[in-house]
Amino acid sequence: MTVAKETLDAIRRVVGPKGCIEDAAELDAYLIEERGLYRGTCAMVVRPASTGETAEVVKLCVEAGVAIVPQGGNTGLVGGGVPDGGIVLSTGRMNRIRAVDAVNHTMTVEAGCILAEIQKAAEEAGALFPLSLGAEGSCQIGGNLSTNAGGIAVLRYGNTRDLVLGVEAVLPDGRVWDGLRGLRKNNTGYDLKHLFIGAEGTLGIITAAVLKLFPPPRSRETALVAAPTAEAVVELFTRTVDACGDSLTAFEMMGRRGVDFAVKHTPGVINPIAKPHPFYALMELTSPRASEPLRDALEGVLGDAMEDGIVDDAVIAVSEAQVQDLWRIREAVTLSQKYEGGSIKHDVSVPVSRAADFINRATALVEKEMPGIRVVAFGHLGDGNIHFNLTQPADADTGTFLDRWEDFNRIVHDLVAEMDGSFSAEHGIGRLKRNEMKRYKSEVELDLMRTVKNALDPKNIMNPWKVL
Ligand code: FAD
Ligand code: 2HG
Ligand code: ZN
Repeated sequence: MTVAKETLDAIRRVVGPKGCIEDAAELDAYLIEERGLYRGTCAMVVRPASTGETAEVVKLCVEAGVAIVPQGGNTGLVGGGVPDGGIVLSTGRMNRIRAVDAVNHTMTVEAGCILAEIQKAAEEAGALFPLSLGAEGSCQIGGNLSTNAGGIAVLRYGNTRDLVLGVEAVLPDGRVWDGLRGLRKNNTGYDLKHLFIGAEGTLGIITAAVLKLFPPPRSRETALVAAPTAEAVVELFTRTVDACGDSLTAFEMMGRRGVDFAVKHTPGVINPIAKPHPFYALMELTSPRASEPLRDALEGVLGDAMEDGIVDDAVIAVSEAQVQDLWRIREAVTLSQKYEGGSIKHDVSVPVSRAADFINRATALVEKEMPGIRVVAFGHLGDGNIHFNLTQPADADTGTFLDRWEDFNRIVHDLVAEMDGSFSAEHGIGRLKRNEMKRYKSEVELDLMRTVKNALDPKNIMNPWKVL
């Protein structure tokens, strides 16, 4: 889609020279995405400095019928921020923390604030903003809300959706909805903020949000545990929840292959458990109380589990540096897969009770389909969320392997559907999973979604052809 010169001129007048990028080399970073699956085009990247400027830009685009693709840190994993003509509206300049209310335990932030900066500001205010994920150094809170991001602390604090009390958004007709309320109770009709959270930019542009804050952890215990089977990892999770309740903040699972990739490709990452084991769990207990006996609780659970053959070996971190070392293994699993060639990703969830069965059955199915395929299964097991990723056989051609993506989707997602799970647990739909929507969502669900989209964006200018 080409954009008329008059429209681009009018946008330039609204945002000024600092607010537009048109140079081809500079545009590039906004046209590609993390996984290298898509490359887009656009007439201009527009970087408004305020909600008011955003609204003016949207009004100009509606009048001219120009598509708008909102973009935050561009770390999304499903191609949702890739444009196909029109403009990219990048939120990076709207990056003020507007207010911290220590008594209300809330913080009001603009969409372009980087997640790590928000975590830091919360810490400086003596509080915790618990959303945490590998991309936190570059993803923005507007993107986190728009993808309803998950990450490593969902078990205790919930998804992004659970961490938001209020939203400000520019609607697809250019009006501003000010829903920036810091209320924990507000039953006054439809809860409109939830329309925008997880909408991946298809219903409007989130420009600010009121976030929940929590007391910071003052005690913490972190352990890396080796287990013989996926069933044992699930059993350990259940026992830990029973014994430790909601002090269990994170429970991540890593299959052996992912840990091996992490160690092989990441300088400084070492597996402190020398002997290889089929599965590992990275678990963390925290408490806002300084002298909580978390170590006793953890040692109790692990000791019993070892006696019962559920745990083969374990390392409990004894310093902050060791805590960071253990978490770097988990982070490196995500980043190291690309060094082993093509990777077909599945971000799925099933009830935790079926997670082990899923891993075993899905592994058997894909290995039968393609001998030599290398399963890299890991993820947020405590949420039933498994990244069931498939690395190409060592000697395969990457392009030929990736051409089989649809076939493996069918195998993995059909099994997920049979197990009452979801084909996108935390990364969203974007472009990558649009076809899966048609296959696995009921016609009633799709019809409701289309009705909402048409009501808010009848001209289909807001991130068109994503999600639906
Ligand atoms: P972008 O990629 O810029 O955009 C994502 C989507 O939201 C697009 O559809 C875009 O159009 C829309 N959007 C962005 N900003 C706005 C806005 N202000 N208003 C309306 N729409 C908007 N995700 C998880 O859930 N859990 C993880 O553990 C996790 N780990 C990751 C680790 C790595 C190393 C990487 C690279 C990614 C990871 N992700 C994870 C995915 C990604 O970081 C999240 O989806 C993140 O929330 C995206 O934020 P962003 O600012 O980069 O959004
Ligand atoms: C993670 O949990 C991310 O590390 C990315 O959600 C998962 O690489 C992936 O598939
Ligand atoms: Zn994840």
